[in-house]
This record gives sequence, structure tokens and C-alpha cells, in this order.
Amino acid sequence: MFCYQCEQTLGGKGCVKSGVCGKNPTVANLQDVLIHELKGVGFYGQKNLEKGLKIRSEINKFVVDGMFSTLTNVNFDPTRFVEYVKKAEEIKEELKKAVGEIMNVPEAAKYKAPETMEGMLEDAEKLGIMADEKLDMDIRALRELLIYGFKGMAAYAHHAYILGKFDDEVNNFFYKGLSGTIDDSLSVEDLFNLNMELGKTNIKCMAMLDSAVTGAFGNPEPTQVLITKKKGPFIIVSGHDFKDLKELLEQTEGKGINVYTHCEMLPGNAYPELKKFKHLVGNYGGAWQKQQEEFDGIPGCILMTTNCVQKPRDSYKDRLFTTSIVGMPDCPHIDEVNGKKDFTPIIEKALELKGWQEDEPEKRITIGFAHHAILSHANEIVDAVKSGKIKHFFLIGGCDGARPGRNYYTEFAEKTPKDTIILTLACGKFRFNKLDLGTVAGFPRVLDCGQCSDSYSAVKVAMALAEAFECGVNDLPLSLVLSWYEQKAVGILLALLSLGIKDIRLGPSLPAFITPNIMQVLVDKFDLKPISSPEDDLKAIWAK
Ligand code: FSO
Ligand code: SF4
Repeated sequence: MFCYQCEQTLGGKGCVKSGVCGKNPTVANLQDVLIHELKGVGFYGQKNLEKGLKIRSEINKFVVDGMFSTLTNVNFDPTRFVEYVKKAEEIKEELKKAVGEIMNVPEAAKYKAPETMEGMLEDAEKLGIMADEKLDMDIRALRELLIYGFKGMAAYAHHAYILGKFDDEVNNFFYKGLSGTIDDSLSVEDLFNLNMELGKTNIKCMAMLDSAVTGAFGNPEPTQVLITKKKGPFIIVSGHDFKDLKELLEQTEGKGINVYTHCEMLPGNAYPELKKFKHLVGNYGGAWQKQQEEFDGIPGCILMTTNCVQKPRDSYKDRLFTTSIVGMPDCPHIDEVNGKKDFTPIIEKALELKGWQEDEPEKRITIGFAHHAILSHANEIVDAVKSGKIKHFFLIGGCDGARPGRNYYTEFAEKTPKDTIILTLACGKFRFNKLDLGTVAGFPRVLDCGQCSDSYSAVKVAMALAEAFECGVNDLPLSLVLSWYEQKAVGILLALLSLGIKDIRLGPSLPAFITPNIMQVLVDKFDLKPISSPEDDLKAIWAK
């Protein structure tokens, strides 16, 4: 196996024997076969589109789900990948037949996957990231950047699909981009441009998801969320899928079960259509990488709707349930049947476990500042900036992770002056969202925009401020300090760069798949820089 798609990759170079995330070589190799298959699907899909043929919606959805399933900490179940590969092979054949005879078919698209796991694993050696040793390093880097950006965008497209929304431009770009990764005629510049196109498409995808989520659950409202335990049986819902949360809330209503959000599900507490359920009592725990510790021996159940799932300890593996795209061998999985999920097994298990025996002394944090809530105060914010009450905005957002060096974000937040506002999103905020950083001009200093996809909210706020001040986004008193871990962050970074946003600080370390040459291009074009120390970075920001 070889995998270097996430920030915690071994030694900052690549996982080779097994994944730091817990991914074993079997799963890693099957994922390589699946990605290879999807590149072929991309090629034939693109040929269909070029001929003006329409691609079935089920195929679009399959491509999205297939890409998403290979994202870090989503699916660790080898049998599910065998099924995905077989399905991809079928789809490739269908698209190939539909398009008829074509010339210059790349070798990768000609590949035919075997029917068995053994056969697939045998082939995997020839199909992985490093299989073509002669491939130019920068070309490889840009192809991988594109693949990881796609995985991130696939996650958002998947969530929108679940809420009944999709977009032809987003769907079609999957075929164009995936076929671009096996097109030897594309130069470094072509691939760079394709990455920027992915960034632009991802903005569209996140906007679609934003409208799907707010359409289904309303606009988030500033909300004080309980972060301490309550007595009684409980289910903790993690991941990013609010539809699962809502279905579970409906099915647990009146059953004496408290429902808590976890990690990226925290913003769920701010949506009117979710917070109306009184038994959605609050949020449990911190960011994803603390789950093994925080779920250890827990007297309740956990529902994992998307990433980030970690291999559970024995003390809770019988009470961790997966659903949808998530998979964990030996953990119960709840599937959709005829458009509905039956959560009875997790409900029964939660009741059997009885839950916590006592209430903890109450603590709350404030969330719910997506674009609608912030922009409804746009005039006050603009006045506060003009009068000097608010001096600067920081966007401190992105993913959290286990590796050392991430304290930077806590220290950075603590060191920001009291007359500044911190916008935040995704799970990286758990590094500082329980600190009391006070208020400024009547606003909490930390404004939580929501999940990682709510980067769209932050972009919307920045655009609106730029309009109010009649300047470009890069001229605003705004600094972006981002943390990355997995591939959604790659998609988001490409989105921000495609908007021409400059001077982003990125950490805790730079991606292993980016070569020095490509990094130089990003530095030259966008002034992208690695984080250093909070003191030095703040000094540099003020010196600008
Ligand atoms: Fe975090 Fe995981 Fe949302 Fe990621 S929980 S690391 S960027 O999946 O998607 O922020
Ligand atoms: Fe390693 Fe990250 Fe790949 Fe897991 S996802 S195998 S930790 S690089």
C-alpha cells in the first residue's frame, strides 16, 4: 500500500505498511483499485458528455459515493469496497457501450477489474499512486491534488444528494476531472488549471449544499449549546449528515433518550428544524481524534453518519453504529431501506445501556453564526469596523487532528487582540471554542459558522464585507489561518484559491503530495504560507 492523502501520513511522507488512521493494506489496496476504476468511469463519462449524451442520475450518485468512500476515516470495511469496484466495472461497461467506438483510449480506462477480492488485491500493486515510477513528480502531485479535491467535493455532493439536490455542472465536472488524471497529454499548467476549475466547482457544490441544508432545516440561529452530560440513556450522533440526525430525533422522540451531537454535528443544535426537538440536549466531547478516549466504556450509543470514525476500542465497539457511507468491520450498520432508516437497534441498545447516572454541572457554548445570522447584523459590523471597535477579522478554521503542533491554533486564538473577531468552522474549532474569549462591539469574539462546508458561509460573509467596504476580499482586514487534515480541506483550499484569496496560512504541516515546485507556484501565485509560531504570524499580519 501507499497512501499520503492526509496530514497525519507516516513521517510526513506516506503510509506504507498500514495507515496511521488504522486503514489496513487490504482496504488501502482496494481503494486504489476503486479510484483506478473511477478514473476509467470518468473517461467514458466524459466521452458520453462530449457526445451530448446524458448520464443517469444513479451513475452520478455512484461516482460521488465511490470517491467519498475513500476519504480518510470514512470506510474501513473491505467487503464494501469489493462491491464498489464491481459496480464501477458495470458502470464503466455501460458508459463504454453508450459511447460506441472511440480512439485513443488510455490504458487506465481499458482496465477490467476482477470479480474477487483476491484478484483485485493482486492487481492493486500495479495501480497505486506510485505504480508508474517514471511519472513526472509534479504531474503526479497535481493529479493527486485533483483526486483529493474531488474526494472532498464528493462528500459535499453526497450530502446535497441525500437532501434531494444535485447540479449538472458539479456532476459533469467529476467526469472531466477524473478523465484528466489519466490524460497524458495534459501539461503541468493544464492540470493546475483543472485544479482551479475544481475549486470553482466546489464553491458551487458548497453553495448547493448550503441551500439544501437551510432549505431542509432553516437558517442556523445563535444558540447556547449544553456541553455537559445529562442523566439518562443517550445516543451521540457524529459526522456531518443532518438528515440522519433528524430521522434519529424523530424516531427517539418520547422514548426517554437524550440525543447529543459530536464533533462536526455540533452545528446541528443551531438549526430550527433540529433544535425544536427538546431531546436534542447538547453536544458531547471534542474533535474526532479524541473519540477513542471519550467513548471508552461509554454507557450509551454512538451513530457515525460520516467521517471521522476511528477504529473503536473493545469497550464500545458493540455500541458504535455506522450508517450510509461509513463502514467499520464488526460494528452494526444501519442501511436505508425504501428511502427510510430504521434506528430500532441503536435505540434498543441505548435504552439497555441506561446512560449516565447523574447530571453534570451545566456549561454552554454559543454557536450558530452562519452567513444568515452574521449578515443580518452586517450594518452593525460595518459601523463597528469604521468606528475602530473591531480592528480585524481572523478566519481560524479547518480540521483538527492528533499530531502535535496543533496547539498553535489554540495559542493563536488566545493571542488575538480583544478588539478582533474570530470566524471559525469545521472541527479545528474544538481547539478553542470552549475558551472564554469575551465579546467585542456586542458580538461574541468567536463566531462559529458551522461545519467545514460552511466555509461557503465564511466566503459569503467576506464577499459581503468587501462589497460594503468597496474593496477586494484581499484588501479586507481579514486573515485566514487554516488547519487541514483530510481531503475536504483540500477541496476547500482549492475553492479559496480559485477565488483569488491570497496570504492564507496553512498548517500544521504542508501536504506530503505537494512537490516543492508546485508549492512554489502556490507561493508565487497566492502567497500561500506555512504557519510558523502564533507570535511571529501575528507580527507578520500586523506588519502588512
Ligand atoms: Fe473534521 Fe473529520 Fe469536517 Fe473533516 S470531523 S476532519 S475537514 O472530516 O470534514 O471538519
Ligand atoms: Fe495514512 Fe492518512 Fe492514508 Fe490513513 S488516510 S493511510 S493516515 S495517509
